[in-house]
Amino acid sequence: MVDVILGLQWGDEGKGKIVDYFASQYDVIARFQGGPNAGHTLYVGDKKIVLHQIPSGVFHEQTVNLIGNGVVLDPVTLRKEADKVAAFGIDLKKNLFISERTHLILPTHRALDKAAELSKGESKIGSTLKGIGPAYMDKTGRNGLRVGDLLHKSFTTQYIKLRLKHQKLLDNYNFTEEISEWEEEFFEAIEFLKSLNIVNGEYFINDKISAGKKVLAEGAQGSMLDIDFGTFPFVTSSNTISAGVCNGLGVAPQKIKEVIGVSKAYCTRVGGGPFPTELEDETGEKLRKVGNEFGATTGRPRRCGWMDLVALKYACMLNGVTQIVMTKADVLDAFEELNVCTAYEIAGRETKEIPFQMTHAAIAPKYQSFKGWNCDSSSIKNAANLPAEMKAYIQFINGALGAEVKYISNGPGRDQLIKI
Ligand code: 2SA
Ligand code: MG
Repeated sequence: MVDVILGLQWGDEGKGKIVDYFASQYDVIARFQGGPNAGHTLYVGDKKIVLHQIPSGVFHEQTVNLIGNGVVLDPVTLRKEADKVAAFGIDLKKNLFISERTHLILPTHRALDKAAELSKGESKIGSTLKGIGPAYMDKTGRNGLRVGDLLHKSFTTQYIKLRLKHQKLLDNYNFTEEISEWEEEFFEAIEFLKSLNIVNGEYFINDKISAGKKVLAEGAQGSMLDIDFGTFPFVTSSNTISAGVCNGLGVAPQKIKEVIGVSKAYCTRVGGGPFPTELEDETGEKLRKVGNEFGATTGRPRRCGWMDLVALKYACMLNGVTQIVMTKADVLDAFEELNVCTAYEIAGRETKEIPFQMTHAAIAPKYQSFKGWNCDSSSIKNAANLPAEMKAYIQFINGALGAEVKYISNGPGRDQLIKI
């Protein structure tokens, strides 16, 4: 069977830590979408590590890791990450498998990402500039190169052909930045990539499932960044919801069992786009400071705001969430009063549904207020000791979502996770 861990908001919910926590219960950890735009932060002992391309199970000796066909892979990032984990004694040649159908991010994809963002000016998406959008465009446009192509003698010819196409686009954008250094790195990195385990991912994973192995699919970004259901066009270019597991790994829907949704106890977003509960005041500033809300990939300050139950309920519906992990609850320790958005008011009408286009009309969030718990929750080890105000906060959220918060994360450490 396959369980899924994914983000219910706009990414950065703390999925990396949660995957790392549960990883020891699984035989295979698989990434099914996204690419080096992800920044999954975890701690090995007291050392902080941020993974972008490799699944977060890599530090567990008994698990194997799969980069599925739904991922877009930048060989350069992978190479750098391999060096990073090697310092911890992890050899990717032993525990990483890569689907031959995984699409490659080329240096020109990164250049195109940058050129497209520059051309948009004020209305830019705020992409991570990792080449995600252009690589997925080449996938759906049926031009892209895949990991399996690396093993064929025609790869260089195919590469040159695609590069030429990209160059024309770059010329249209008047993009003149030199990318020959990126290319040099790229060609070095693909030699390394070729030395790893390149497999037929769909047979690999289904054989594991048939053999009774437990698989954990690790989502990247978040449900509100889904290409179909997110706040389009301010989204990423893949299906981040649980449905993405099926086409991103090649597993049938009946194989999916638990869908573990990760949500912060408040909300953040990095990049452009609508964010109804955003706080552009000192409360927002305090959330950013206490929560250390800076992009794990780009270092950009994250926008912060109150919990949005309209968006969260939507995400639970789309994903079929069976349990929720609420992260960063300890960040709210320092707040006297907490607000939770229960509905939106749009053009004088109240709604509990996510509108088609969140930027067409101003959205005024309707809030319910809660008393803060005003104590240090980060050292609490079991649910019985949670402050009454936190219990009330969670109970309200459970009632509104119709899905239950089963775990509370109260700090970055592996041991800071409370089962309810
Ligand atoms: P892209 O690069 O094309 O996928 O960007 C499109 C939008 O998706 C957002 N996005 C993210 N949002 C939150 N976290 C992400 N990962 C990094 C992190 C981000 C960082 O973990 O902190 O370091 O800035 C992530 N990746 C993509 C992005 O902001 C755009 O709004
Ligand atoms: Mg992140």
